[in-house]
Amino acid sequence: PKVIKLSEYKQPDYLVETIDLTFHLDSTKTLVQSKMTVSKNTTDAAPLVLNGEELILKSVKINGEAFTDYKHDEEVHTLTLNRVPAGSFTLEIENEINPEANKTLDGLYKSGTIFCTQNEPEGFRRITFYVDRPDNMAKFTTKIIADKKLYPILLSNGNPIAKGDLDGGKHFVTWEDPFKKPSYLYALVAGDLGFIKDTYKTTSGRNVALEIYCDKGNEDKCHHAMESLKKSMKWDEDRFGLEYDLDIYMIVAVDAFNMGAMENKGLNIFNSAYVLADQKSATDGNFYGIESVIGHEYFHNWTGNRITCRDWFQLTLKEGLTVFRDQEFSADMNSRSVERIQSVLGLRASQFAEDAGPTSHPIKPATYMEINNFYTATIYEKGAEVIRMIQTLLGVDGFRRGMDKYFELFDGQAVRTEDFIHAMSVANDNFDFTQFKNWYGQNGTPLLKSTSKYDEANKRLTLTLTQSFPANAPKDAKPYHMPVRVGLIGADGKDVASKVLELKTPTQDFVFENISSKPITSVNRDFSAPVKLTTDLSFDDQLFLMAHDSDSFNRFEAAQVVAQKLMLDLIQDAHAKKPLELNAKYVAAFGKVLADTTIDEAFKALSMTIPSEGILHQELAEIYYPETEAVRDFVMKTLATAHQDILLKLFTSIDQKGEYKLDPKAMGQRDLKIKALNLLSMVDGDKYKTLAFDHFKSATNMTDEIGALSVLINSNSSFKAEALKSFYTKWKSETLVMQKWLSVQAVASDDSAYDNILALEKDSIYDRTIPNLVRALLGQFAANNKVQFNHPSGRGYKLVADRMLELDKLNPQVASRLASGFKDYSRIPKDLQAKMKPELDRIIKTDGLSKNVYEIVSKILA
Ligand code: BAL
Ligand code: ZN
Repeated sequence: PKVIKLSEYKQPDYLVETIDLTFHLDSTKTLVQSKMTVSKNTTDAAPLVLNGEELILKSVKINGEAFTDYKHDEEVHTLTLNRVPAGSFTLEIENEINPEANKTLDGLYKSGTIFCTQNEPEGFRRITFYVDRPDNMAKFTTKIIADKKLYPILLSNGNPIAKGDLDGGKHFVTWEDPFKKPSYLYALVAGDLGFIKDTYKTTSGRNVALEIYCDKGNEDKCHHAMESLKKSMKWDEDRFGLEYDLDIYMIVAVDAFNMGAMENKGLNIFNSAYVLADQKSATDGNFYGIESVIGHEYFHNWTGNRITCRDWFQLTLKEGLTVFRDQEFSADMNSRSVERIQSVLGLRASQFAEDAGPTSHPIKPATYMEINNFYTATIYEKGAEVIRMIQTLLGVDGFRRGMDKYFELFDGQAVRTEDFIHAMSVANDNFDFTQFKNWYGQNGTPLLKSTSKYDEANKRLTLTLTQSFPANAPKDAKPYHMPVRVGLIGADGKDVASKVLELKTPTQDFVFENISSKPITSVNRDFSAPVKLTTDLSFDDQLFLMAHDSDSFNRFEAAQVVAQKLMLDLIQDAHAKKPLELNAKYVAAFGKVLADTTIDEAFKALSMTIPSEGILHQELAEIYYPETEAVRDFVMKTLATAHQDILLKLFTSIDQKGEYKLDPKAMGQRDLKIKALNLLSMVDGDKYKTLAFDHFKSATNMTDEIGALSVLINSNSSFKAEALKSFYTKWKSETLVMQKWLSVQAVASDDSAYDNILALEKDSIYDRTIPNLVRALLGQFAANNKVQFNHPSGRGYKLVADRMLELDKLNPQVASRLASGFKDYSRIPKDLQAKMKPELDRIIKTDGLSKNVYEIVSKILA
């Protein structure tokens, strides 16, 4: 496949100014009529090349006359029009598409009975022939014609301007979007949908109609999404002075969707997992996720839609910035410290792993084969960390000034990351971002080392920060400009100094004067730079931070550092078949956190996090899967056995019999109970497993129900089968709940997981054309059931390779995501490599393999 390069970017030869679309909707034969005004954008004698994929071309007209001087190349997906008029002209094209046969879920397709679209990044070319790139911005109108009974609701971007009945039981609605936009933000929906409606009054007093659409019967599950939308609208006004700009904002929930959601102008289309929720069927994590994704898509209206990307290499321009904005929104709506810790845990689990593996790339990549492969944790989450660092360097007010300047300079345009940085700089006394820009073009997680020396005579503390690059960073990598938030803590546990240091060179000394006695250093507070930190702190210093650090992130972090170090040593012991023993000081410190009545439940629950297998694998030169799992189980069992009284007290003392609440306190309490139960279930005997089964049976909400079910499975309890069966009977008609049921089984690390997966694939609730179901079963297995995916027989590899190849014919985007488990290839033991390699070879040699899968697997094999 062809490699696309940022360095070869060229402006479009032609631009479309307006496009009027008419759809005659039909499940298998939809006629699309497009009428565009087109003008030349170059002085070169270039033909007009339109993108078009899987389209049946019916006719072409220019300025009202039939036009035949074209070449439709279905191999390379283009329609080339030669000798088009020199000035502005009208181009009319008719083509036919088959939405029902479209299982790529890209372009126009059907999710159940609903017609819907997904056009980012390059789906619009599956609807009609077009200059399908983000720097081609046009005004769109859409007339949708469809059967009135089957499709009473017809939606597109902008405002409805006409509607009426037609012959043959049909009707139409015409929509007009007054804002110019790229084709990737185009959307169309048609169906017999249920909905809820509300309104929002903006600060300037305009009324906006809010509508959320879903499958009929699910209307009552849309209220949390609606509340989240109103909160998002208010938050963006308060924090960034940004108001919504159309008279109507619509969200549609569909079950078959590749992404989480999509920010189409005025008509967001969402994976139903990020809209539908009620107490019984959704977990606290789901409610939290919905608020965050509703916010994310809403915030895109300004950061993405009003100002969009010039080309897809700029993806982080809108995604990193919008993730940062949604994280800030979540922090303001919930607990800021919990939000920050959760974001960093997510970053480490996915982005750090990605950045150390075969598909490592900078937040602004220089090349790609398939842009769909670049909707990654790096572009999104590391991109958000880079934006956060800009805010840390400029301060919250300076960052806001930069945002105001960004909209002042670039509203209505398709721009580059450099333009964003320019706005931030000019709004802040020309702040020098020259070196900071290295964050955009260099891959690999930077390493940061902190050491300190205390000079007793002069009451001076010198902190030395040293940055370096990981092995896979570019050979000519340049030092980063990183903000490192540092605190010095006195013996009484109080801060004696606190500031943001700006590290720019490989090594730099920072001097703190008037420090009366030797302090403990707390470095990279709030995770101010996305790096891997090592320090000269002793084990006891870390325990001190765990108890005293005023920075909640580093208080949490200290426990993680301690646990990780101990566990990595234990993994080597396990590999050498030595007996395992857990450090008694750590066991005691863990108990102190459990018993501390001054910390809230949510933070306590987070503090009980034991480093995940995935996090530990990142630190191993050669990955020992069973040993890692055994060590994690051993640590949990040891901690639980030592502290079972307090854990039981935590579990039983939280009474949640009253009204169900969704506030941070109530969510923290539920999390704490499940975390306590999970640890207790590791203790020998049936006592706590019975407790878990009781919790499962008496659950009145999904957080408790699926949480307890997961505990029963993880502890391989004898109640497991009964619980799984009753859960299935109760929930089998609700696909979102069945996705949870599949996932808890897909990650069960005992040897039955493999056979279970084969059986679950045959269950009537499973459908391989629905990405959520594939991700819940096979995606979870490949990514999060490391022991069974890496089974010594090689059967896990073969299963995932088989499914990946089957899926690749239907939906290459979902197929290529399944490759995640294979990304460890270069670091697994030789005997496992011998099993994995033939599967990777088989995949790469498959005829007709998509470029999506090819790009990932070729990088793994490289
Ligand atoms: N733009 C794709 C989905 C999202 O990031 O919102
Ligand atoms: Zn986004």
